[in-house]
Amino acid sequence: FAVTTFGESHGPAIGCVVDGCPPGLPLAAEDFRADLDRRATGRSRHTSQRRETDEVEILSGVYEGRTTGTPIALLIRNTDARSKDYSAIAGQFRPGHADYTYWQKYGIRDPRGGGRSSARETTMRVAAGVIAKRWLAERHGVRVRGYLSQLGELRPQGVDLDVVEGNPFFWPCEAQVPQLETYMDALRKSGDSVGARVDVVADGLPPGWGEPIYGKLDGELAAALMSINAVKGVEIGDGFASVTQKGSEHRDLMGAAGFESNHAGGILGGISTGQPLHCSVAFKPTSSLRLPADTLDIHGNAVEVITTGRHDPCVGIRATPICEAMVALVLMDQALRHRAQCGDVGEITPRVPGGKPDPKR
Ligand code: EPS
Repeated sequence: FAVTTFGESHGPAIGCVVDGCPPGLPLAAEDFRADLDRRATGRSRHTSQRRETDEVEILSGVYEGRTTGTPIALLIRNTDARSKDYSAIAGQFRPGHADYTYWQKYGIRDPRGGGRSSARETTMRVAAGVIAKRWLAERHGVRVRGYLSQLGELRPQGVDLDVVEGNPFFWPCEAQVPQLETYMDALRKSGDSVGARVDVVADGLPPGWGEPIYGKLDGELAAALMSINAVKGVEIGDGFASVTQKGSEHRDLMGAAGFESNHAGGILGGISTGQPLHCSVAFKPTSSLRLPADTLDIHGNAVEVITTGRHDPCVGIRATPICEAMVALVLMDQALRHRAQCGDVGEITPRVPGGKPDPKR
């Protein structure tokens, strides 16, 4: 099971190919709507005001409303690019942006909107993730949900996943939403940007998904999440907090009812334990700022750069569905690999104590 995307922010279209999806999964263009809307720009004043329709065209791999097992190609046409926003900085490097490394690597780049390095590319990750989420839910009862777990220095005062969809930040604590609004309004006015953290939890996983050495479940999740633009860190379970923990504190004790804690984040030795999977992802602050900064142009001249146009003061705000999608894609791949080697779930995998009986196993 593999996914690739193509397209640039200001090109005619963006798209993806999802290869290896099992046949028979119901799939229609409207199934992509909800998650694409969750990720889209222009849904609140706290994100970029670019207005894209994000209408998915299914080009292949679906017949009479069901996947056929052949590659699924999805296309979304770009309808609201404003390339003139970039004419002033086309030959300059925005500090902190991939402008510089793309230029050094290729010696040529599409500077309109960051081209391939634009957050626009994440649209197709979310679209591909819709397929994986559906397959995981229908086939295994797995649910993948995320939330914004930090905005700058602000942290949730409680986590209630049921309130996440009710605010423009995917924030899990309703009482703090006005504080986030005020924070973002001041940040936007200042012309600066800020980083954020997104957590993703997947429930309903059986034990046994993942590989013991190469292709570890946590390794694949880290690679997939790190491949989202602007990501600077990934943690599984207690992550970097494990550094100061004692073994007696970190280990998850097991009793008659199963595991008593989940410091491991649902993975031991690269393989799922059957507990909820927990990942946390760090996003850097957006580098396209209207605050002037010293930089170089492509000829090596010192220049001052100011980025105008429609930018997100915090890319992390729209990143929850993107992180969910990447987790779902990795889980679907690992589930299919596990089935290929070990048979269907439960055929060989023994039930852990306290594991929920599942008629599909
Ligand atoms: C982005 C800049 C803005 C955002 C864009 C990401 O677009 P433009 O290329 O028009 O300046 O609107 O995000 C999207 C278009 C999207 O769909 O996520 C950037 O600098 O990354």
